[in-house]
Amino acid sequence: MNSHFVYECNSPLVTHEALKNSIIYKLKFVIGKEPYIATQREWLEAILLAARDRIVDRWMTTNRAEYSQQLKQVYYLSMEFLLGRSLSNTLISMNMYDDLVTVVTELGFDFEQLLEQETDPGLGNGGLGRLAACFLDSLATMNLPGCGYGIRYEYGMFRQTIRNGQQIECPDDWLAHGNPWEFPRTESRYQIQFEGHVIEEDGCQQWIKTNDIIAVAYDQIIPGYKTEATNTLRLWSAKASDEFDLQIFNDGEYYSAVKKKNESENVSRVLYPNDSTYSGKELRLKQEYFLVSASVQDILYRHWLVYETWDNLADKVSIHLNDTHPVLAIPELIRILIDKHQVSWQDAFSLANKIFSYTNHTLMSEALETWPVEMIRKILPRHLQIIYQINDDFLQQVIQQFPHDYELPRRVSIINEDYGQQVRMAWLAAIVCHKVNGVSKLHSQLMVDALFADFALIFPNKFCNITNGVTPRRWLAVANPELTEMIEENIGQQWLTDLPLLDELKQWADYPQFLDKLRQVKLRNKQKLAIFIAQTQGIVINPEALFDVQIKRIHEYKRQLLNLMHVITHYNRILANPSKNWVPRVVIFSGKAASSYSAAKKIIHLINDVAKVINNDERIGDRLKIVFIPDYGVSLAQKIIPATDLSEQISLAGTEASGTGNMKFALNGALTIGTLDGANVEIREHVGHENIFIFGHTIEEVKQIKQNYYYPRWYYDNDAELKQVIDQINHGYFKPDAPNFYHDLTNSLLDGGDQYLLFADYRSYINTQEQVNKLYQDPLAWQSKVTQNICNMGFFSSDRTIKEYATQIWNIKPINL
Ligand code: 26V
Repeated sequence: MNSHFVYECNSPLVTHEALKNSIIYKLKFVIGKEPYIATQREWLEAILLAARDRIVDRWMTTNRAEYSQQLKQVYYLSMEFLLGRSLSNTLISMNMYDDLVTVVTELGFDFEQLLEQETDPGLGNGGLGRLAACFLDSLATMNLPGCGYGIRYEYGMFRQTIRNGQQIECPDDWLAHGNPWEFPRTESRYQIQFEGHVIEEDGCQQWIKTNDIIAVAYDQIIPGYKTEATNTLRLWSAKASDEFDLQIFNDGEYYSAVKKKNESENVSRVLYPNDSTYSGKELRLKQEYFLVSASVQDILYRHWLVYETWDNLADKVSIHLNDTHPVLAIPELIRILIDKHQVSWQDAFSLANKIFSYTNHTLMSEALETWPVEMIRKILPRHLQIIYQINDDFLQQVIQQFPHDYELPRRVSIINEDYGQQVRMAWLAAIVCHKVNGVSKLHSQLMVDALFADFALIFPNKFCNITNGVTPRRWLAVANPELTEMIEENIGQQWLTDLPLLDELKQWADYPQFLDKLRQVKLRNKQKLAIFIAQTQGIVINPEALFDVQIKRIHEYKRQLLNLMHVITHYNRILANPSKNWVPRVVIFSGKAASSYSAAKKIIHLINDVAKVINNDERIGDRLKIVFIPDYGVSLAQKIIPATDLSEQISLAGTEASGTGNMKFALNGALTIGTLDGANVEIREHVGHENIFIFGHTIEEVKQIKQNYYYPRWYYDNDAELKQVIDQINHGYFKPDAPNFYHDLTNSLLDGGDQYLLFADYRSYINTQEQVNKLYQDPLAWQSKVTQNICNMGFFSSDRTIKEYATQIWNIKPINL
């Protein structure tokens, strides 16, 4: 290799002039525009390409080191990755942020405005996809060899707008202007088979007469923070197989060939924008198989290239399943090993057992995936055989181990015979994987107590907990530069890769100057958000008011409606006692409802109706404002979280697996009002009981209430304020032109069983909100609790989470760079 060339590439000295030249070069030779006529978007593209160039050498160095050190790698399979924008994060990782600001300003642009032009790829629904992105960031930052595998959906999560209070969904054409971060790998392509049938020949199974699709790889570099290490996110895109293309030469068949081609490419067309109910759609099953087949083929291909043996596969490869969505990777690996490489059943099963691990992210029964046996038989006939064989072997073992429990085999069988015949994907994962983990202490406990109770008995060492975390790079350094700077002034820079060092801030916790500075940083973030809200929503809010925020998917169990019931109560109280010294509040909501989830959509509608009435009630003034910010996503979260005083984490105890927003808020100096659910429980342990507002029934109490026949009407009859709120919604106070519009919603609470116990938790929620108001009136006392929150969030870094996965599950070691 030409050593002079290598030296230039690795040169750490990037002068401003060189950076500027490189941007202009990209504009001219890649985009093909002269500086004078290029649009802002074209300039941005040139800037992104110039920034990308600067991480390529790190990428190649890392890949080379991984190859030569022959390290074990983890492959993180996920149907969703919610990366957010990449430019700021890349610049911060490379320590190049200030340089680029200077250059871009010299070129005559407003840098912040330019950053806003970058497309935010929404390739995920919510928590699960965002966690995957935090994990990639932490893996790279800690030099751990890992690679993400996902789908390059042509359309991500839908764009949300609000018209007349209602959610409107528009397609998210995120690739319309291309994606400067991706490297198409047209040479990395795999054939993905569907349908057809299986024949036996000489004792071997052959899957034949299949309809095939090609998976093409697109790679994105995931830079680690201030390290040479990078990782790769490989996303698969569907291409019609070549056989289809040949048909187009036959004139008469041209249109049907094109149609067929389009249909086969539908597999990677669009993300399913639903994280609430499992739908059982054939296309979704095909998407899941498309992801796992391409990824497993790729993993095996690369392994063979280096080692030319399968004997050490489990020493070099760990495959993690992000929920059950990629569970078909298990029969796919077994199939390829047996049918294509003549590995024995026992060896293939044993390899799968050592290689696979699985994280459960929800206990909600309606979100657990089960596929009809007949659907799998039609689309993946060979995989069904393998699933049956795994099940038969397992049930035999269970009968031997527990001969007297006659009901057990039926309960743990992968095939659920109770509702037609269904394949339970979580059971398949629990049986084959060597480790299964939940995402918070509480959730992991519930997992082994309820969903996987039988399996926890059968496999006592399989289940564990690894509490979620978030990356402080995106959620502090990128999202909240002022707070980051303030922390750096006090304790240096190392905490960004060693978050428990935040503890060192405690020495200033009693200094009023420090607390006041913290208040000012928050105030400036609130002013920025207020400007954004004025510009985009036309609502003027007071930055000094308490910013009370609930941003997440709209879900009945997350109880946005309980929040709204407090808002209305607060409104009624102001009207009843207008001369009292009320703490001004701005209540902010943001979040999408699945397009098919009508109850969630109605909640959005009600939030907007309530906002309209209250915001326009002159008697209220700026003592209470409600804002619903449309089109929630990573970029919006980065604006809202640093500006939040009060973080709403109010799910019914036992329903939210972990939550990760709760961590981002506390890290950014918001106080939490929340139930004892998910990771809130551990946040309380870390920040201290006196520094968090906990309310509502505990899991045990919820169980009791539900067992003893819960009667929501009793609360309604015995709580005048609650009654007033429900009557107002019910009688059309917030929808005078259609007064019956919310009948179904109030009925579902009053007579429909109030599944998520809004009424039972209402009073303690309202009282706790009163305590919040009281504390907010004492800025120093408030800021002192804020400080305790920030100082004690060290545990919730995804670096800690990934270290636990690396040692307890994956058994991977850092790359030597
Ligand atoms: C569920 C489903 C159901 C079937 C159809 C497709 C689909 C797609 C996504 C999901 C996601 C549900 C699981 C999920 O997002 N769980 C969230 O995971 C977070 C990360 O662990 C955790 O913080 C949240 O509490 C949990 O709700």
